[in-house]
Amino acid sequence: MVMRTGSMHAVLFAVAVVGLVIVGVVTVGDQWWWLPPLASVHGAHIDWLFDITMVITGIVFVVVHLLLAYFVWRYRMRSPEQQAYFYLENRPLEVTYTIIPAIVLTGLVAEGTRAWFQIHGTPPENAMPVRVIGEQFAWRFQYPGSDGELGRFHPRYVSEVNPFGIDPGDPAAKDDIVTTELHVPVNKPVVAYINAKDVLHSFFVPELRVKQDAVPGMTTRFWFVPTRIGTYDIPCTELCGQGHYIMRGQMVVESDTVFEAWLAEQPTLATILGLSQ
Ligand SMILES: [Cu+2]
Repeated sequence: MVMRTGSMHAVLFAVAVVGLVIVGVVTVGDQWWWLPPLASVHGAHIDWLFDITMVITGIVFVVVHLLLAYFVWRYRMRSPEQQAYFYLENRPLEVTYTIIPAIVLTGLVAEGTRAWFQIHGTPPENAMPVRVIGEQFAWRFQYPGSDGELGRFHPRYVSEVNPFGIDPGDPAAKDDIVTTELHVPVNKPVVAYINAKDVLHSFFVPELRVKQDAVPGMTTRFWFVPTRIGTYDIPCTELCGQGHYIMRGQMVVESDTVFEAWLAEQPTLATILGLSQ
């Protein structure tokens, strides 16, 4: 078989592009590609879903493009009189390429739903509650204090002295601890109740593999178990106004004793508002 110079060039070009992509991914890819190191128990399931989706779609991508290239080459026009073969439908082929993706996608969606329910389902009994309040343009946090109960939150209670919007009339609120940094003990379950004071925000800690909208007027919830001591950013991932780009909190995962010592130093709502304890 004799290849014309033009198609030879095209083949060489295709090989060069594929080669460059492979070399690029292998040499520099792992420096910036993919997710930051995992720091939660549930996150492993999410990562597995990412990986399996990547493998399945990657195989399909390569196979489809190889087939496409083969067909373009195999059935190329060889003479001006050549006519393309045309047919309207091919039942077995259409059934096959509908059913196989349907089964694979159903499996992926089922696994994704299972992961979703693990994160958003009922938290364990001993989970530490913490309220996360999003506002333009910061995160605030509320811990339940010694009674283990979070005081009510509503934007109507927001004032200069009570920027947290916690109901001072609620007996459960007095001992509540309010902070501007989220601290959590390592390897302990935490259940986060997410609220918003003004507009939509979104709580995101990439290392936890969790992203949850903060919606005005409703409470959203998820729970997690942090597995790695360290400090993590909490960027807001919902465009929430002019200062959206600077809306970034911090989550500190620390040992039990360090956490307890930190919590003991934080002011209670009663102290801040000058209420009698
Ligand atoms: Cu925001």
